[in-house]
Amino acid sequence: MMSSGLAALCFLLLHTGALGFGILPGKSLNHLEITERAMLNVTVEVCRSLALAEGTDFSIPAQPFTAEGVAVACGTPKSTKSFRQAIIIITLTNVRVDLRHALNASFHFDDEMFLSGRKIITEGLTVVKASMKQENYEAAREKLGEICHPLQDFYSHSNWVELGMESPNTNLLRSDTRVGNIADESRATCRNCDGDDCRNNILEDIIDERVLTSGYFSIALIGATKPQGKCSHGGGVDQTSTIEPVGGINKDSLDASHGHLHSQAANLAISATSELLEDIRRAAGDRQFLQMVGISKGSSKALCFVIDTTKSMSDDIAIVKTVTSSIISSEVGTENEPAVYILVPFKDPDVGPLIKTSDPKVFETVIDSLTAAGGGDDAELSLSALELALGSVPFNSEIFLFTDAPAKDKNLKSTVTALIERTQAAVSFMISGSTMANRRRRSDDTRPMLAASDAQLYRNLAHTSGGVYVEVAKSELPAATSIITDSISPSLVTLLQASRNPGKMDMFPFIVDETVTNLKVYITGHSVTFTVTSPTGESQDSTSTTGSLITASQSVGNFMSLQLQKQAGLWEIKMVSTNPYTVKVIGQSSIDFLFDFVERSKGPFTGYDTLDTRPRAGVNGSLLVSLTGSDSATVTEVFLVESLESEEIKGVVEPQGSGNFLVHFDRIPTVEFSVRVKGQDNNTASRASPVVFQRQSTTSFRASNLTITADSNSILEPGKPFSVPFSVTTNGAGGNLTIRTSNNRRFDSTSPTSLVVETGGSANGTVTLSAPRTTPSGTDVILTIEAETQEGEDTNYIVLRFSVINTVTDFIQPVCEKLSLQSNCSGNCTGSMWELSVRVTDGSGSGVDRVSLKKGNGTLNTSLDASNENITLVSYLSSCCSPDMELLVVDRVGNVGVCFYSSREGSSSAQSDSPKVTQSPLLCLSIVVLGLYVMTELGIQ
Ligand SMILES: *[C@@H]1O[C@H](CO)[C@@H](O)[C@H](O)[C@H]1NC(C)=O
Ligand SMILES: *[C@@H]1O[C@H](CO)[C@@H](O)[C@H](O)[C@H]1NC(C)=O
Ligand SMILES: *[C@@H]1O[C@H](CO)[C@@H](O)[C@H](O)[C@H]1NC(C)=O
Ligand SMILES: *[C@@H]1O[C@H](CO)[C@@H](O)[C@H](O)[C@H]1NC(C)=O
Ligand SMILES: *[C@@H]1O[C@H](CO)[C@@H](O)[C@H](O)[C@H]1NC(C)=O
Ligand SMILES: [Ca+2]
Repeated sequence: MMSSGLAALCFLLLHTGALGFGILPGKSLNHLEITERAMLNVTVEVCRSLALAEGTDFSIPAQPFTAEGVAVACGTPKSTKSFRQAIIIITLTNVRVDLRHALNASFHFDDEMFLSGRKIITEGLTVVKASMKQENYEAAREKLGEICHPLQDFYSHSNWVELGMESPNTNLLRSDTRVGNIADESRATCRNCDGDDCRNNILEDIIDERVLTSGYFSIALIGATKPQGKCSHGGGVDQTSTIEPVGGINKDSLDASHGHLHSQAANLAISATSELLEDIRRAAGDRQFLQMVGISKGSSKALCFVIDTTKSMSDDIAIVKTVTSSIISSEVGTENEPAVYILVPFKDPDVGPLIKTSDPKVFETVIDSLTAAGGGDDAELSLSALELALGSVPFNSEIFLFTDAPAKDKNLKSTVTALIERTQAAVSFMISGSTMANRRRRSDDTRPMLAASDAQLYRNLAHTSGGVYVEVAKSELPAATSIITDSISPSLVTLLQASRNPGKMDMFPFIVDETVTNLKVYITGHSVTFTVTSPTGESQDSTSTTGSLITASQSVGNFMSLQLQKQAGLWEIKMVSTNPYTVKVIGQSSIDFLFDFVERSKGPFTGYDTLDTRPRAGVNGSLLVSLTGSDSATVTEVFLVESLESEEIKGVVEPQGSGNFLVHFDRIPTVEFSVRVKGQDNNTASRASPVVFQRQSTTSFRASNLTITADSNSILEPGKPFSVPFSVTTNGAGGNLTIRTSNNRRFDSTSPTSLVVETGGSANGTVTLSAPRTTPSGTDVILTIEAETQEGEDTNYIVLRFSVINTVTDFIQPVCEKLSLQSNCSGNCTGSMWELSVRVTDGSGSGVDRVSLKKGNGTLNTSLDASNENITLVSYLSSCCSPDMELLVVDRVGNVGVCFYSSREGSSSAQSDSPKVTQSPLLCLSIVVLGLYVMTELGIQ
């Protein structure tokens, strides 16, 4: 139960007073659960209606819904990982609002901040819709999480529930209506109360007149105030609740001031969140909505190429063409079909443009049109191209970079590393041929392709990201492309990853569980020998051609790939070489894990916030680990594994429910490390014994003694300079720090180039960014701010994402006007038809963007009016057996209208859910009608 008074302010702050996202089953609901339930619910709804439209079967998954169950019901079981990932991002950005904006009343609908609270929601909704239109789903998720927070808090912190409202307040999703009948600043809303009496501390006239109010809130121990007669939030931390009228009205948890209404408030918050998601779905379309939540028919992974297109690269380009068309022809329509295709060509001085499409045909055309030309000197802008790609790949992607030249832009190394750590993307380098343009190498030429230091840069990035550094003659390149084909499987998991530089003899044990298929080992390095030992003790070494453990192998250049026999248990690989080498064991399995570094919030409320930076070195730290692919699996052990050594730091695992685990470590290593998770799945329904599994992060991480903080919550307007204040703190020695900033869109920016900090001190700086006036609304820009100690031995960064949004002036949905409706529907519907003609316009707004059929089995045709392209003409022809139809009309900024028509409706004009009704002053005058109008609004939905 609640151990401290800290459980105030919102649903999140929990009984233990210690955990942001702890869960006590059967008890109060928090933001995390509210958001997750709504997401699962709406996703089921979208998949059901798509199945209906496509004439395929759909079975509602078992209650309570889980990410796994919903992904299976949607026919996309391979999407569970990306679905979980999307849910986690959205819920964590929701929870983050409590940690970052704890005392900003508008974010919580405290202090009767109804208008500014709604503004956060509607402006954020514009960002979500604009981002989705540009297929910037990461930006959409983050903003969505942020606006869910105030939306949900409204039901806990206002008196909506006490007013007897049983449906959500739809006016919170639009800016052209009244939020409700808000109490005047001078109007008293509560009385003093004590004990049980506090259930009814809201004044009768407020309730009777349906006046909207919310609780005042302050944590100031001295000088907390509130306007006379106003309600308080209540609870131990709220200092206003001891000022008359004492008491509170929040419904954050079962034991809050109005805890008896907690369940009602939480259920309304779920419904309101569902409505928000439904509005986004209508604006964006079903498929786009599913992409945003991480569900796609195929693999939900990206196929991403970064390609040097200078003259010497023509062979490589030909290979990329072949690989792409073979993947597209063999995988489209299968569960391996990439969800998105990305290409970044580069050649000094040109980088890009980045091409991102979900249409395989478009991608093939783009790849086919690549040609190799130019590129005089030896070095190219490979890291700039990589930075561009890293800024737009989905989380956890694999990127393949093809070049035969060193990087000319080595200064971007730390920026690229930062983006790799934040996106957990794996970058593989396919280095071919010679750096000397046109000088072809013979395939027996064993000299290194690049100078040692140039190769080391690429090798380091491959290692940090968990990709592979492949160095082959051009003629051998086709043989190495199997790693591209392997990478697109949505079930790809990493069991082990290690590297030794300089090389030395070492043993690497790894657990293979029953769920793993297609077990492979990738080894890179020159003159490496190895011995593989299976769980039964059988061994096979690199020189033996007999033996049954290695069922297939391939060796080109510095790269070797071994296919191992499927056998569950503890394997071991012994590596012998004095040259640097890497070893990586992969397979396919549905069970995998996601993780994020989190930090105990320093604000007034307890909770954990995700880091946009490197964690602090040498001190304690925490991870949030989430298992995917099994509802019954649990995490048993988590280790931070030092990459180049064999030391491991073991964490303490704290289950959080919903497949989430908080893991605490006494110490975050000061050297590079990766994350290894061991777990167990006790669901023995399909197996004789529990499955014991091991997985490892592909990405390697570093910690830092520097800390960077910056405000991440902002929107850029095209053509206007935008300031990002940041601060750098050192936990170690002071000095003159080098500051570097980079943004993936190459927007103009200014920033300091150095900052001086004292030992244990901090310094402030500001980055100014300007997006060109012509930047499309919904574009996102990723800004990386880095600080480095003078000798370069310690670096930290913060990676921030901003959305570029044009000021929206159109808040009104398009309207429908019926031109004609002819119906010959008689007793027997079969064989008789009805026909409708409708004109859709958006007034002086942004214009009609999309008209689609939401309900009805007839045929819909749309065309632009020949004489006025602001008018969309709609004709609809349907069998009388489908007498009703609903038309979804969306404008360019995503305002959504729904128009209803029926064959039974004589000649009367149809109703569209135009907001006009709500603007009538008459309706707002009367108490009864306010209630009614809310109900009517909801009835229309
Ligand atoms: C899901 O949402 C619908 C409305 O969109 C609602 O009727 C239903 O009760 C919700 N289900 C759950 C489990 O919350
Ligand atoms: C799974 O089974 C093992 C013993 O086989 C037991 O120790 C463990 O607690 C079980 N885990 C769960 C989540 O039931
Ligand atoms: C951080 O500081 C500690 C001692 O102050 C030092 O041992 C460690 O190497 C530093 N870490 C980094 C990443 O520089
Ligand atoms: C910090 O270093 C930069 C670049 O090395 C130099 O320009 C600047 O003057 C230094 N600042 C101080 C206060 O030493
Ligand atoms: C940095 O800015 C914050 C407020 O933005 C201020 O509190 C702090 O004192 C500043 N630090 C320095 C070293 O100027
Ligand atoms: Ca409009």
